[in-house]
Amino acid sequence: MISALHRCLYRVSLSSVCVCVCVCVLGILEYSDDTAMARCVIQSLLARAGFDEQDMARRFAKEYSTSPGRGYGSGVIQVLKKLSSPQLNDVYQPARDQFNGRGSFGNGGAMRAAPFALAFPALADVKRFARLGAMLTHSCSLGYNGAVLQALAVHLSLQGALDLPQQFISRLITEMEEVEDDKASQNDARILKEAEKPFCERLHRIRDLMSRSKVSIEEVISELGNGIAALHSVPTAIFCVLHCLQPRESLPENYCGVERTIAYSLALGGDTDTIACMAGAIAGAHYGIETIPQPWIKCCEGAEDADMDAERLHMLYHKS
Ligand code: 8NA
Ligand code: MG
Ligand code: MG
Repeated sequence: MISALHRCLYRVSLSSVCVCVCVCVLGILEYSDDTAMARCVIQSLLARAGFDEQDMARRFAKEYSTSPGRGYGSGVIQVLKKLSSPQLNDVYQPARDQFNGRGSFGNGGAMRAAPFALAFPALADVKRFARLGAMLTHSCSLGYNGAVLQALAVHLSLQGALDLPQQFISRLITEMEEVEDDKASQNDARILKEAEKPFCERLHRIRDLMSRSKVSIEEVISELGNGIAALHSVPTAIFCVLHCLQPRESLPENYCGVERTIAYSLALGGDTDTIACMAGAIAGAHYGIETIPQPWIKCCEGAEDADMDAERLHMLYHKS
């Protein structure tokens, strides 16, 4: 189990490694907002031995004020500034005020959701805390439900569910049917002119793409997206993992599963750091730390922290 947790945890750093590998060959490569916020989630879960919204919110705010240049989304910066106010009573209020009260549907909640699957063994806890953790910055259901889907995908992958890809996607659909079956989700979907259950609809599209013998990158982008909305990136990340379970003609033959997944995610373009980060988390839980190339790990800012945090999260997982 330790190695299973290690393999997941390394994705925390991989989000930046994989992007930077393409542009730089020397030195330590800095991680982006995705990893910065995931590290806050981990540190909070460990310090409080569970989910504590006040503590997590404080850590997000402090991290942003210490290192504002990590590439945060333009909207979320307002939330992070408000979260640093000592006068704030309700830590969920700044997120609710975003976008004229509609809340953010960005992928910022989903990009930091993997640690919830590493800290809590029970599916119900993974869903509940991934949702609450995301709502600190993303109050639109299309934002926080994306975080729930990402955490569920990591949870199932950690249980070995990717050995049976069709059942993996069926299980996600079943879970998301329930997650999206509430008034707020239906209301947001209607306002944004999406399908009644938008994430379920995208999961069905993934299933269709999986049944095709050939899928071009253009088709993946047009069916699933590659943008900064959770709806246009979390299902895409899941597809990247499923598509790269086997070797692909377009990718080097010597690449292992994690390398294929990361390389393919990057090849889609768009919000590369976040899609590769989310796909890397799901793939990491499946393939294991042993498969990640040492040069990738070595050039990654925070890799040693990830290793230590993995051990501690593993202990928390077994205490929960
Ligand atoms: P966010 O909450 O600011 O959302 C991202 C963007 O989505 C916003 O700035 C808006 O443009 C749009 N948006 C979200 N909700 C609404 C809404 N209800 N109505 C209209 N527009 C909306 O940020 P986030 O935390 O979700 O972050 C998302 C992405 O931003 C992540 O991928 C992260 O990596 C970062 N990002 C940064 C760069 C960069 O280079 N700075 C590039 C891509 C993405
Ligand atoms: Mg980023
Ligand atoms: Mg991004």
